[in-house]
Amino acid sequence: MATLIQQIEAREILDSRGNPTLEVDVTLDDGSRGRASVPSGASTGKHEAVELRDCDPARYAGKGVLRAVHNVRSELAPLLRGHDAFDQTGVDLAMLQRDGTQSKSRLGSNAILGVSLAVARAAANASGKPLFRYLGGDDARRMPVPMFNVLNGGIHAHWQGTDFQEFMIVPSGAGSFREALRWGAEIYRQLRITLEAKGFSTAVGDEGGFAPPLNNNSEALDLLMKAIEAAGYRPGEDVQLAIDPAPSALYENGFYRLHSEGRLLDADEMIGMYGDWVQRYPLVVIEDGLAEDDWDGWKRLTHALGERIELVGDDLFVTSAERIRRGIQEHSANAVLIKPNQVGTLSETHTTVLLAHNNGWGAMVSHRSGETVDSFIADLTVAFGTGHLKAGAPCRGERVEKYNQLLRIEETLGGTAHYAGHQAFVH
Ligand code: 2PG
Ligand code: MG
Repeated sequence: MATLIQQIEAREILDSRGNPTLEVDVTLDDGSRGRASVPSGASTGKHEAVELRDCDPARYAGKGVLRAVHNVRSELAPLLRGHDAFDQTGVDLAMLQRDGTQSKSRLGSNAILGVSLAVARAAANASGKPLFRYLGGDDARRMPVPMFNVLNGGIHAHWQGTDFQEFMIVPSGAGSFREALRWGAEIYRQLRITLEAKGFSTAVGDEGGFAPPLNNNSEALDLLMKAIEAAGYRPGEDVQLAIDPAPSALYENGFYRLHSEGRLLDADEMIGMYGDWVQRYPLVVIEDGLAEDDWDGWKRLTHALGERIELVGDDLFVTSAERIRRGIQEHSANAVLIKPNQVGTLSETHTTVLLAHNNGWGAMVSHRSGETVDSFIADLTVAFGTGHLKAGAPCRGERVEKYNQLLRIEETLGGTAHYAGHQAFVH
């Protein structure tokens, strides 16, 4: 039976950085409602769908989203009124056709994604099912390994910390999501104690991790190893490590500039450094090891390390099926980062996950550095069975809300829940 979209409202709210973003409310003809809000990146890939900003310097330094709000009210609401909310693909397709651009720049990917997610939530409510089950069906029971970004650097720490953007702890040896979350929080606490003892500030970056100004990037990995042990866990068995250097921001004319170390490396030297780290540390994932258009470098990186660890393309693929197809063909990477707002609709996000899985690739779901308390990606991770997600440190409301929602999902699943554990990663 169809349940029709009756009303769509949008408003400008604030994200975790204090920047405006979009919130959308959808009401169906049976009275069901759905609300969703849209995150925003700082280290954005240049091939991402276009987030529409007002560029009016008189408001929020040009970052207002009133044009996107207007587009929802004046174009998307009348377009979708009367459309079946259970037909997510049809809803998304109608919006893409109305937008008419490849990059979603006319109506804005933020306007389109807000509607896409809010329609799904309203439909889930109408169906009487939790969101993860509405999206993933009765087989959706794979709980993800949380990848906690506990040391923030790069642009997320306003270049006051390490050059590399993210250093993550990965409790894949836990027996359940709940246990993994506890391990993560305990290690995070030990890390704070270690940093305090060294005289560093324990103020946090955009994703809730600490942001000490270390002398070099591998020192961050040493600190994580110490914190894991201090918390009573075994690095490499209980808890692994992952990094996202986000090196597009360090890339200058074919070279990567490591400011803190005063070094300029080419792609092969970066690959050599990662190879050395894989020997010395229990690294299971390197996300964005190289820059977003360094396709040749990515091929060599995958050749060198693709059999041993998961190599995730974020800025390289921007959740776009087209770019992943090229990656699969050229053996660049072996996994894709999944950020719904890079591509702009729920249906396209799903297509990208399926494409990855059908080719034996990993799919790792991700928050953005600018977030709201919306926990949609927690449900999405379980629905699509991706086995791992990163949503920042176990700190800051907009980060922990994703993890807390996963606790609720695991509780709902009860004995049928299956923690992905060490199986989460492809290589
Ligand atoms: C990344 C993300 C999220 P941003 O690079 O993976 O951690 O950062 O949202 O700033 O693009
Ligand atoms: Mg990234």
